Amino acid sequence: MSRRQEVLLAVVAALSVLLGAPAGAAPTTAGSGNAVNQFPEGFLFGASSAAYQIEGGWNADGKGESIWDRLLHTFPNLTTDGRNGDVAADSYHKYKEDVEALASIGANFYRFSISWPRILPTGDTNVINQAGIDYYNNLINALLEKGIQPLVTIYHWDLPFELQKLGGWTNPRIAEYYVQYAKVLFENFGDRVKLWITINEPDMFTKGYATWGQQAPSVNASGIGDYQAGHTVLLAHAGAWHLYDEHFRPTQKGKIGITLNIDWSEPATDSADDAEAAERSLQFTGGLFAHPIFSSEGDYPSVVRLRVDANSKAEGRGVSRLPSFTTSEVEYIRGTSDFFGLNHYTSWYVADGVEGTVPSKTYDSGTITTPMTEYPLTYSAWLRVIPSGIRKIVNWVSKTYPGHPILITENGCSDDGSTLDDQQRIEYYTGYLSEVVKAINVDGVDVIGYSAWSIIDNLEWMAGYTNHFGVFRVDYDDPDRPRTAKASASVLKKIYESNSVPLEYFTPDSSST
Ligand code: PNW
Repeated sequence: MSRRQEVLLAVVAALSVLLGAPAGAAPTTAGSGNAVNQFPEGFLFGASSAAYQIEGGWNADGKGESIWDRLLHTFPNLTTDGRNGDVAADSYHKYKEDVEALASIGANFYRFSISWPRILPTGDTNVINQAGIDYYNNLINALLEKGIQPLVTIYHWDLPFELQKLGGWTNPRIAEYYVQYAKVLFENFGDRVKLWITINEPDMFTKGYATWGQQAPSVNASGIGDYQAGHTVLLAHAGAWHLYDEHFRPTQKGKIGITLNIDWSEPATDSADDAEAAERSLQFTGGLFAHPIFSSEGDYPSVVRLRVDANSKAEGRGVSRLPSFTTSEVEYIRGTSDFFGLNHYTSWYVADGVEGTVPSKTYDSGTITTPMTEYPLTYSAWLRVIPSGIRKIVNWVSKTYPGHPILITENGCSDDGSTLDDQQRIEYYTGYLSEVVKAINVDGVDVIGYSAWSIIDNLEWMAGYTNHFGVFRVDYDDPDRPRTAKASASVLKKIYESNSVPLEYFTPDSSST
């Protein structure tokens, strides 16, 4: 048996143990007798990236233009440093060095995304770009050679520009194009890829249909376009899940889910109104996408439905700004995820009250969000180090949507690029992972894996290359884009290889965090 076949067999065996438990079954760690700093056997450790943020090769070998290519070529000053993803970390040519970096930290898996326009330059299947297929085949094979399993994000924000001409995600028909694209990926890579994420962070990228300058495609339709785009996303996600479930799962035997980003909302005071507001803010960010997929009744959360309907009416509108699903669509979407992919970075104070333009999702939520200034800030203005938040959010997810294993698909923080001795990142990872392992062993939450964002420094969207999220530095002034390990890489390696947070790094007491 080849090394690759052995790896695949091991991966499938581990997955069936981790993900095969029926809904509502006892958490995998129950009665395991694990020490509190020890992850369950078979826990998956990895690192993440996304195509536009690392690949470059923006028009290489037949790749089509994406909405990010178009946006940053048209408005170069949108990013903090005026730079774009044309070359990025040049992973299109240097992917083998990324694989080396992953192997050096002991990663079990690599979460990367596939660029839709690199595979389908027109967005549709009339043109399939063989060079794009070859690139991802090479990457997947290089990973498997090292015993690292690929976890593929099908969509991480880089829509083919040709589909934006039709309105992008605000056009419900984009769901059909998306499913055809997913089919090409299952057909070409599904023999070796056993873990799929349909769509990354709809709450974040649908901001591209709300306010100019935040996200591609940068359409100004706050409180309308973002809900409409999210509606299409849910149908697209469900379409890909059903396609996989019916036509590919029987032979390929993999798992497929969605990734949602949810910050923790801490009530600003101990008043009942603020507690309710904090829950409401979780519903407007996480619940908007999670409830239709993971709840037992499906559809949008009632608090979101009621508030957007009422505000739309008060604004004198004839239709609600939040679209409706038919009864059969509710059923079509419900239950379409094999795990709960969670991206989590930070926490906020949330109070009852009104802020945001009319109309907007923020205004609809009836919440006021403020930073938790007593916690340390990272190099990103929105990102504070608040380890206790990750334990609270995984508990919230498992209580609100019971029976779904949680896969943490992103977690990490940024530095300013000035040093390889990234002590704050070490504190961040060890603090957050301490809280994750306690959530598993003390609270009984079913977390099955963890992925660090990111393996290498990359294009941080509108922040350009000024926010460095990598455990490997990339020198963006050197045309060779050399990668160099930061201090945090060796700490992650210790955690990943010992399947625990070693006691020297472990925070036993949450109250201190
Ligand atoms: C995620 N926030 O985005 C994305 O999936 C990555 O592509 C990105 O590089 C990473 O997190 C770091 O930012 C987010 O403002 C961007 O709360 C911003 C926020 C959250 C997630």
